[in-house]
Amino acid sequence: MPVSIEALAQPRHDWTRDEILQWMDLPLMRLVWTAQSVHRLHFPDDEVQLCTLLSIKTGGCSEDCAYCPQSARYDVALDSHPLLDTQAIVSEAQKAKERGSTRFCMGAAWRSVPERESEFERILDAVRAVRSLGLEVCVTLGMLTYEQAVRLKEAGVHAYNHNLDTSPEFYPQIITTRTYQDRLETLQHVRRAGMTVCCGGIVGMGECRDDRAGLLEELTHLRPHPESVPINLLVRVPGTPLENVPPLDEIELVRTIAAARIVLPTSRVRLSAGRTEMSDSLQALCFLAGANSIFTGDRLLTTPNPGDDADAALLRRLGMKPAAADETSLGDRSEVSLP
Ligand code: SAM
Ligand code: DTB
Ligand code: SF4
Repeated sequence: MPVSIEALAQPRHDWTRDEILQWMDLPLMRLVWTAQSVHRLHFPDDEVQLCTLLSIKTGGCSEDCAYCPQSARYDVALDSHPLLDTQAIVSEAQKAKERGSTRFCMGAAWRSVPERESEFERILDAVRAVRSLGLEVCVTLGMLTYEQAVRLKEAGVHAYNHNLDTSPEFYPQIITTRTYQDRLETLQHVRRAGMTVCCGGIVGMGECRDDRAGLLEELTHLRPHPESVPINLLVRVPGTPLENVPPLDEIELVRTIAAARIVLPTSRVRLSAGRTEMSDSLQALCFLAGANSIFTGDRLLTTPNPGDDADAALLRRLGMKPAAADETSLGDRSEVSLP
């Protein structure tokens, strides 16, 4: 596929799965070199966005997502709790800010945003309070209507996370209680309401490379591309149906991130769940392949994350630094400045 790096700078919405597979099938060095070259057209090569997650409502979810410890259908050891009050949320957000996070993402184990006005108002309150700390607010609350999206936007939500998770073909093996189309509709409401879109998926669920390419293909068809693309490595939680899925070859994770960087050139690609299983070297390879965002702190929603000390040491080791808030296109980064 002889193509110039400059030709890859502009987001395209007509990528085919075969084209994406051709990238993923390349010799690894050529794939990663291309991804890093595209990365530098839009982002600095030494910055990582730091985001913090908080589960504001944990467990007891009606859905059957096979990967998820929070589904009420599986027997998972979990500290479930109802919606936290605003003060508890703000106190966690404040700590996240002090630790250098610029983005605070609140997640709730719901099929969809609550219809009950009193509960929805409590969420809007929490959003306003976190926003007033000067943090970028992201929420992930399940499916929503256009009207709910507008109210979240007005309260100060910057990004709404709602993942496609995998390819349309593999999806029914993972979730049966909502459709791929339901997810696309939620994403449309988010976009129409003026929030930015955070949408990605999970690798390592037993899918094949074709499915990973299929997920990326679907993401490229979103107009505009999602501003953030979380790539989660499955956390195999005991008690979930996927607890015994064989681990994904780690080079496959790198290939997926590199292909994501190439076909979603202006999106932040977030190396999301699963980092406790990754060596520093693997994470470095993922950054080289174009990942430029991570979740910090010692917990994701319900599962462990490396923690601030480990991440500070990782960034120091790699000579990387936290990105400032709300960066988007940063112009041409094709020149390397040497000390
Ligand atoms: N309930 C809402 C929903 O599903 O849209 C929001 C929270 S849900 C936990 C957010 C995302 O976390 C899921 O879409 C999935 O991609 C990711 N996730 C959940 N469990 C995971 C696991 N065990 N490993 C990796 N990613 C996971
Ligand atoms: C996303 O794609 N990954 C984050 C965030 N969006 C909400 C969640 C990861 C959850 C991992 C399993 C857990 O901790 O419960
Ligand atoms: Fe519920 Fe979200 Fe978990 Fe699915 S991923 S079971 S919708 S919390």
